[in-house]
Amino acid sequence: MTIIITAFEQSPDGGKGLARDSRVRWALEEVGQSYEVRLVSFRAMKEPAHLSLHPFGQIPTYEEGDLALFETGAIVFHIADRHADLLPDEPNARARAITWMFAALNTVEPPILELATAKLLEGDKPWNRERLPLVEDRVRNRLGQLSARLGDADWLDGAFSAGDLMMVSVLLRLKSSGILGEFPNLAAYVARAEARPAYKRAFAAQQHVGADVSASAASPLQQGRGST
Ligand code: GTB
Repeated sequence: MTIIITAFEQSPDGGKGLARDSRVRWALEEVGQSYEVRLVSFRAMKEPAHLSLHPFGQIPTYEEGDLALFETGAIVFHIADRHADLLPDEPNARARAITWMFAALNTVEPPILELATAKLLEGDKPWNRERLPLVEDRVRNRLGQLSARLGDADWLDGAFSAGDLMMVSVLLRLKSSGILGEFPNLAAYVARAEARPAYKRAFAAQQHVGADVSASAASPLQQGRGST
């Protein structure tokens, strides 16, 4: 059955792989599942056809026959649940890997998103200079905890899992900030994941789209609308 996902027609990151379709592409590449991509414009995302797939008018979405999903976490979990390789078979190990998926999205990503918002959308506010160090310290605090748990292990809990895929995807958003480099074991963890052939294929596929549009005009996100 053909799997179709949606992605930005013009990604505001110009192909850096930070939009969330990259997480879905990576999961599909890890399990060896082919897929097609439907590119959507910012305007089309808010029109009825796309809203019937995604109630919040965002990307990514996932279609597989009669099944239509939104929310990256749910999509990656679905892919991992239906294929071997991204979640362990042993029930307790599987539950722990799923826990790391939730931890990435619910505990580690929020301060990182706050930082992205502060930088991308609030840079011109008079209070931004004072607030930014506070937001950065919240990220540092969370990364310190994650770094302590990872220690010198390759992955968060045994073999690479959907938990690592999600955690690395979240940490990748910090690459340009310099904060990740303050935690050498986390920087090495991200680099290990980026070296995976599946990640490279997913990155190249989204970059191909980004390359065509990186010189385009400011997107609604860059103008302060929509979600980062
Ligand atoms: N909780 C949802 C999920 O995880 O699927 C959030 C989905 C989401 O935020 N989608 C964003 C979107 O569609 C794109 S990925 N935004 C348009 C809108 O809300 O109108 C977020 C994103 C956007 C841009 C960058 N970037 O430029 O670096 C990175 C990530």
